[in-house]
Amino acid sequence: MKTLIQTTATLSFLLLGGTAMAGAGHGSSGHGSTTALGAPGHAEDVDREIAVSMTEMKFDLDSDEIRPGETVRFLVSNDGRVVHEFNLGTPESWKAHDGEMRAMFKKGMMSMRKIDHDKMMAAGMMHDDPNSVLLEPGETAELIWTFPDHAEQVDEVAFACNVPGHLAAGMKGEFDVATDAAAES
Ligand SMILES: [Cu+2]
Repeated sequence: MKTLIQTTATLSFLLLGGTAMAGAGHGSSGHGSTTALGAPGHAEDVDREIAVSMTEMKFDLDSDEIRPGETVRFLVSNDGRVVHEFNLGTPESWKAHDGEMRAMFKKGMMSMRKIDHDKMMAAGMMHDDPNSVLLEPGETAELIWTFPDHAEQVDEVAFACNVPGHLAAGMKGEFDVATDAAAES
């Protein structure tokens, strides 16, 4: 499964590609087509909200159980003292994303406390990937995501902060796949 994501493209590029394929009549045969980790969701489809609090160097979610196919609105808040990111992806996608983040630091688009959106825009790095939010201390944002239909695909989706050094320091986490029985509440 993981070999399918060996690319230097950003995750959002992959995701959009996957969505386009699905739209073009890509059948859900079950096996061999599990590159998609889901897709940006729409507000009218939201099934549930999950609050995400980011601090140094961890995530606290009020639920980490995901039902296949559901659309979740993540309410993300940076409750820490430095810039943090909530990025849905895989270790492979984060590797690709890492260089981008380091470049943003180097070029002064971001510091430990501040995100310079003007500089990012000027450089064509909007950092508005639909699978990710990047927040200064005290900021909040929401991210709506539709998870894939199959449990084994949901199982591939994880989250991490790609601010340089944070992932290595353990700022990441995984979801549990909820079965219908377990998710009843
Ligand atoms: Cu962080």
